[in-house]
Amino acid sequence: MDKPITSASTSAEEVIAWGKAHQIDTCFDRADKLKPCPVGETGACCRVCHMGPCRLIGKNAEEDARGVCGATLATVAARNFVRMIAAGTSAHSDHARDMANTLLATAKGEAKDFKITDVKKLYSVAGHLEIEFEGREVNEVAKDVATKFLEDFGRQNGTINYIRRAPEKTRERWEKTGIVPRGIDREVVEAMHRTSIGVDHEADNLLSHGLRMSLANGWGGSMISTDITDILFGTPKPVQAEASFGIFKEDEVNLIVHGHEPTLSEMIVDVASSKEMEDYAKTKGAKGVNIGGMCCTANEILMRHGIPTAGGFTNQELGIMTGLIDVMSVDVQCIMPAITELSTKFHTKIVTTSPKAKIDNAIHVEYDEHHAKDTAKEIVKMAIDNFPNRTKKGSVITKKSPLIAGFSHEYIEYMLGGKWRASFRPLNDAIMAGRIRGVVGVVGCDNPRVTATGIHKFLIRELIKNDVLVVTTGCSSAACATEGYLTPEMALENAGPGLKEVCETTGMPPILHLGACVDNTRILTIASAMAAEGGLSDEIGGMPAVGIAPEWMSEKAISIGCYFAASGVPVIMGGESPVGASKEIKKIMTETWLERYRGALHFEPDPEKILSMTMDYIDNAREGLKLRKYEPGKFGAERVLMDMADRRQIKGAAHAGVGGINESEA
Ligand code: BF8
Repeated sequence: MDKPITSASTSAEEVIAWGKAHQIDTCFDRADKLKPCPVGETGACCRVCHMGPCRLIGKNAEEDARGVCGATLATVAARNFVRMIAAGTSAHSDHARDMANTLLATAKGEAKDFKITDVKKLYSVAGHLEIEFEGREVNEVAKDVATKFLEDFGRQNGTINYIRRAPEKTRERWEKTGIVPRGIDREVVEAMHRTSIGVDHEADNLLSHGLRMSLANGWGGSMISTDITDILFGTPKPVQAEASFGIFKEDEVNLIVHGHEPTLSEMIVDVASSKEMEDYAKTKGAKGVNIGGMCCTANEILMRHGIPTAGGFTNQELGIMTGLIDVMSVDVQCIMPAITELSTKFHTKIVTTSPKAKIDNAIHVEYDEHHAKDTAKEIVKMAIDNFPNRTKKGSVITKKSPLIAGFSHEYIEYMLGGKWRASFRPLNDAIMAGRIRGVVGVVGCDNPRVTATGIHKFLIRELIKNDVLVVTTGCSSAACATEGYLTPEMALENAGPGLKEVCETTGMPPILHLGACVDNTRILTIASAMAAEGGLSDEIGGMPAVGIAPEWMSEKAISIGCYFAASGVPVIMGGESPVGASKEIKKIMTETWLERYRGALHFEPDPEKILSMTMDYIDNAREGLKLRKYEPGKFGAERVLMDMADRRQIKGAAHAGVGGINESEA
């Protein structure tokens, strides 16, 4: 199939077209010009030593192909894949380490601009960590929590703390196969060792370590990050906001925060709304300071403050092309280096803030949690000062969509059961009855190699139509947000009758925005709670649940896919397989893992096939659990209420021996 160089969003498409008319290239043009390397794409290129690179292609492209050292295709592909997991795990976990250090500095009073916002969450986390909190000073508890989390990174033996949050049966599978993660850093270092020249050559053994490392991400780094962010900035609850390029304001300073870490962006949100900055903006001819987000930094501040989002990964260059962004402040991950060159065509300033992530030709303002507000002020002021330089018109888009975000697992529990009976019981019941067919996480990146955001939207529409509850995170949720899918009205209109009935009864929208990519761990928490609730599977595996990352591009997505697979969830990643060269690896990921963990990892580029595989997994799981067979349209048919005259007629008909009760009331 020829790839159209475009996005499935009309607003994005408009900006891309404007760019073409003005000879401005974006990732869409570059993706078209630069085809993926056919050897590297399938995992058949080995670069771990300098006897190569060995490209196991051509007439050697059989499973018995060998590199100079004798490494097989399966070894090479497995090593490459494990290194992807290592990178993804490192990204989430290094982010988590920074969060733990910020929590510790806050608790010690060294990071004066931060405070413990959600004490209830702190106590709940302390409970998980078996830290005493009754009658103790909040900051003392926070210090212990941060310290215990930091130990998870460097631990040499034992297990990371949050492993205990997984259902017992799920843990037993990990113990039996020796993949319980010890320390986060240890698993990554060991992965780099095992995948270096001349060490681990057995594909299954290599991949098992890959799973262990991914669990250190899911039940370690990412979960730690989610919890600390909730403690510091509040556990999300529903908020209203807006999305797409129409969030940029012509008469206000537009400061866009982009990346993943929430600490500086939280400060920027705080500082930008101050009277001091508002007054300063007025002196430059602006009405105020408008903060918007991009990618997962956007998700963090959207979930907690309703700050609007300009969209996901493929929108970052397009946002600059509106000519309306005065400063784009970036932290870490998923930031295209192309934005600095692009910004020179407009007045936009790109500000890098992390010592770990500098870009040529960006302005560097280094963030340090000990002086967070000062850094935030400097950046906000820079944006205000740049407002009068907004001269060149870009592709101005006014369209924006309303949305509701902020569905933490705590809030979903509350939404389903109320204050006194908060639980996932109603969700389990609805699945058991067949009103809800299953639950699917549609997550991860949007990708210019396909019609960006299009596969997310196709799948999500089809899933809710088929009574499947959708949870979404990362750029998938941004794709939903910019298209208006995150308004309950729109989602309900398109939901199947059973799902709609449950959602209308509980007030829960059919598509739930759970947050940033690290917040995929909220899905693990929900799945564990559903297992504990009873009536479905007593472990995560075997649930009528599937994970899909249909447009993934980042190594983080690979790590996420693996921790879901190891936790018992069948996962389908879109696009060509990065291990497609080896049939042996495919078998391990789709058959061996299914047998060992009840989860699997598939790669499938065809959206229709992704959908049918998802439905098959769900229906098979329902059958395995001996649940009622899902029947489309069985529930939710409109009930016709009868008035007294109708009832009298029925009575008469009954006397006459004729059944007359409206079928839907029976
Ligand atoms: O972590 S979904 S493009 S922004 S990697 Fe990146 Fe992918 Fe977006 Fe958030 Ni996640």
